[in-house]
Amino acid sequence: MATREHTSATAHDRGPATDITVEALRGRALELRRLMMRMAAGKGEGYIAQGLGIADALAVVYFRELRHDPGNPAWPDRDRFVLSTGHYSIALYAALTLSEVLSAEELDSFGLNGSRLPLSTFEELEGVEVTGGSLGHGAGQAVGMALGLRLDGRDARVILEVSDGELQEGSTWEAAMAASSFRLDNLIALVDCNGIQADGPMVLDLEPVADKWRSFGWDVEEVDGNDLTAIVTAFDRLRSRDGRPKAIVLRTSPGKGVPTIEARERAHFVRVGDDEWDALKAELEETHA
Ligand SMILES: Cc1ncc(C[n+]2csc(CCOP(=O)(O)OP(=O)(O)O)c2C)c(N)n1
Ligand SMILES: [Mg+2]
Repeated sequence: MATREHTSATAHDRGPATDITVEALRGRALELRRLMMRMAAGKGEGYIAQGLGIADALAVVYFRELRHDPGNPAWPDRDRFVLSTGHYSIALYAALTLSEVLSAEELDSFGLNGSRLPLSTFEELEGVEVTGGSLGHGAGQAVGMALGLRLDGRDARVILEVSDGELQEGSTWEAAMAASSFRLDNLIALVDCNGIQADGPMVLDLEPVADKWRSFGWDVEEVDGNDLTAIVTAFDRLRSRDGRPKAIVLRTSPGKGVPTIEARERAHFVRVGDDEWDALKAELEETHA
């Protein structure tokens, strides 16, 4: 968790902004994708497909759901967004930039030696709640945060992103079991089922994913993770504080919004030539239009 201490009385509440329209969210998701393309361009290879896939969900998280104060990222009463998959960092940096925690200029250093924006997340960076890289740890940390917030009497929520690959790690299910035992209804997990893990499709049979979470005592919705209306509806349905932790199973498409990347068979660590980026950026604009 970020360690900067702030107790500023001027920290303000920036959400949940449930009156934002789906059309406005669509614009935010496009902005997120543009920022990610800017970061990825010219780097040769990277995790752009995951970022494009989760962009719609992150637009909802950052511009509709999260109560935070961009001017004071360590505000103790903030909602926490825990990105368990550190290699999705490109998506988090884009969200932090669009919500004015990071500057757009800094994005150009993404992935370079000495940058504050490495390929996998570090919690030293403002707005980044946990260090990523070693998969299977975000869920446990999110459970600890949600429990800690409740013990501290804070009304904040924890929104956790966890991947389908991480559903093959026992630690994720230990956390899921703990969350329902502790009745953590201030925790909401976004389960990004993008259908890939590293170099190919899922190794183990994970289905039925939603029913597995239900059997662990969670209140669950399952949606097309690139359908903004469906994501918003799921968040609204899961807002009640009824003692159960919440989960939204997101069926996302890696590379969403850029058909050439979507069509790549090996989407996990996509290789893109320097000469391809202009065409890919044009595809993003055409798809959105
Ligand atoms: C504990 C752990 N084991 C293995 C890896 C290597 N690794 C990096 S990304 C990845 C794929 C995991 O699948 P998923 O989280 O679904 O990611 P996606 O392929 O969808 O990006 C793996 C195995 C890791 N980072 N951490
Ligand atoms: Mg995956």
